[in-house]
Amino acid sequence: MPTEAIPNERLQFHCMDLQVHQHTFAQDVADGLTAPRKWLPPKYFYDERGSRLYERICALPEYYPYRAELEILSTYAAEIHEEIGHLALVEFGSGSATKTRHLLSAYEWAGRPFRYCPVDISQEVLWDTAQRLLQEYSHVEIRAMHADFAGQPEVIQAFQLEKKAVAFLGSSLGNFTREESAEFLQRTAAMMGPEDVFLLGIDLKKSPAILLPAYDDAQGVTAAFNLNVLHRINRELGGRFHLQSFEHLALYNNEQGCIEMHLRSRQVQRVPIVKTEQVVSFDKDETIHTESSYKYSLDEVRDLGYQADLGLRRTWFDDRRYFLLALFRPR
Ligand code: AVI
Repeated sequence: MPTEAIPNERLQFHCMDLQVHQHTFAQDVADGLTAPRKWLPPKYFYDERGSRLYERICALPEYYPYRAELEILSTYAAEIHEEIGHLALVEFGSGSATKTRHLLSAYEWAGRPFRYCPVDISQEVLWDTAQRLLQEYSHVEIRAMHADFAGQPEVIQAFQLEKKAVAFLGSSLGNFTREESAEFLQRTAAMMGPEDVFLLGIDLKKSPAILLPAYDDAQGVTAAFNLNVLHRINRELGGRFHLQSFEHLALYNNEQGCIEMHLRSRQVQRVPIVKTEQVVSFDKDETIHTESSYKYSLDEVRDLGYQADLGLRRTWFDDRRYFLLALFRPR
């Protein structure tokens, strides 16, 4: 992985090769839209516009996961920091680090230098966030990494940390299938030393009456977020999607225990995509499956850790017990 060093003694910025990233997007679109059941990987939501739309989702009254996790982090930051013990903090999918700030403040209040290593797929958001954190925290040293970490958690080895706390917050693990989650945790655990910790923020199972509005809000922000992936195909791959010809659909899959988001074609249509040299045909009401958001029980979370040889050591919940922050240590 090529590394670009920015001349600031408290910041190192590692960048992935964008050409490789671009190729993967074209390949994934070509594959997903020719599959018998059309689908697109949710990671492509997060270009600059998508990341901003996701921030707006987090501010929606219906989208409780963000505020529930924020409540946990703001209430228990000092306790969590005490449990972690000032280890370098690596964060997968750091985004704008708004919630993590509570934890970073606990590090800062300790009055000693600390290391924060955010890893994110959106380079712009990562860069802006790093700049802001450097201004806000005088004790922080940042090593940021622009990477598609989902299929390769091993990218964090480039940080060469002796001891670390690895955080995966925001219920982002919920966007992996259950098999992918188990594998991700196992591969992450394999990089952990005996004193390292893993901190997981995950959304808990609850009534579809609460879940569904969270993924189909009244203002249509989630719909715009979902449709943004077509917008991105148009912009980056020469797609000819008419966004008005598709509608956002959110449903709860009871058997799998997950919310599914789809884009449903309002009509029979054919859509050319220049860069992938394909013309994609849609029936009326045919959908592209764009995201699954798995919900977990406490036992499922414990079991996920167990499969990765991690023991569940501490749990923190919000007042309504909608969300869980779980701390694991190697068993
Ligand atoms: C990032 N991820 C945890 C969000 C979720 O809740 O699954 C993405 C999202 N999709 C629609 N709204 C939010």
